[in-house]
Amino acid sequence: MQLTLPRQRTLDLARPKVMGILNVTPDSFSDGGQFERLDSALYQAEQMLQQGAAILDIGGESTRPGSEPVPLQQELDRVLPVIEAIRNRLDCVVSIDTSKAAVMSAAVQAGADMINDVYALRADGALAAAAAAGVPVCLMHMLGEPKTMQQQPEYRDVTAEVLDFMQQRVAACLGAGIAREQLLLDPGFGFGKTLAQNYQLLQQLEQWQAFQLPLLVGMSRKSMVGNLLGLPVTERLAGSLACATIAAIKGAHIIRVHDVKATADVLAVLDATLHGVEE
Ligand code: 9MG
Repeated sequence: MQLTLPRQRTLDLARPKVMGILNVTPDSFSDGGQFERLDSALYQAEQMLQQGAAILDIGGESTRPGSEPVPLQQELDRVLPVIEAIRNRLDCVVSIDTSKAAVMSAAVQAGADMINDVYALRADGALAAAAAAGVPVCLMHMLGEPKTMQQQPEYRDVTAEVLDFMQQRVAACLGAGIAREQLLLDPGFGFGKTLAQNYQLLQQLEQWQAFQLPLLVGMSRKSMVGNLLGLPVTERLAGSLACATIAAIKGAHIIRVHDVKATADVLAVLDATLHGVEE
């Protein structure tokens, strides 16, 4: 399996790849002004690539439970300079984490290679913007919206319902002219799911292979780790690595994480075990 990217490039997904999280929101950087923020983002990007990330996911709007939406211009001002700077200086796959059609278009114009949308292209104009951009798109499942999604999410059968949602979103994308080969899928761990529902989804992750599309997962430092173990966000590394390893064993192609080096290390050990080591 591979992704076809702009500028005649491809990303081979035969072995799981690490996607490093690069949030350009005010809580992620010191408030030392525009240049300091850009410098700091570039430094983090370089570090993550050296540590083994194949993709950098750049986001200017927090999607944490309870978070508020950000105005369009503010999101553009946060992400576009970072995308341009990374594109000009570093060799990597750049993903734009957004749900807004205008941000998708501007980010791809500025050099982003793919779109990561936690709303699965349900926002106004997003299907058309993604189709026009012509880049790979990750469709993630979310029940509700970030502000309210953790208020008693209910499912009859979480895996069956999330898979059903994905069938419908894939059909909507094909109807909008997006090629099937351009789609990636994501169950959306933590987005409108209880602790038990998150672990049921993880246990049943193999079922996603039926789509024969790349599978992206993100569990890094999330409350499905913290609430299970009773740990604050700063102490969730071991739990996050366990989730990454389980997901890779169950067929995930891309693992979205904060801790790139540690995740790349566990994936290397998994790879040596599954495929052997050359003497
Ligand atoms: C932006 N974002 C936060 N968590 C995520 C997850 O689990 N998957 C994807 N695709 N994006 C996410």
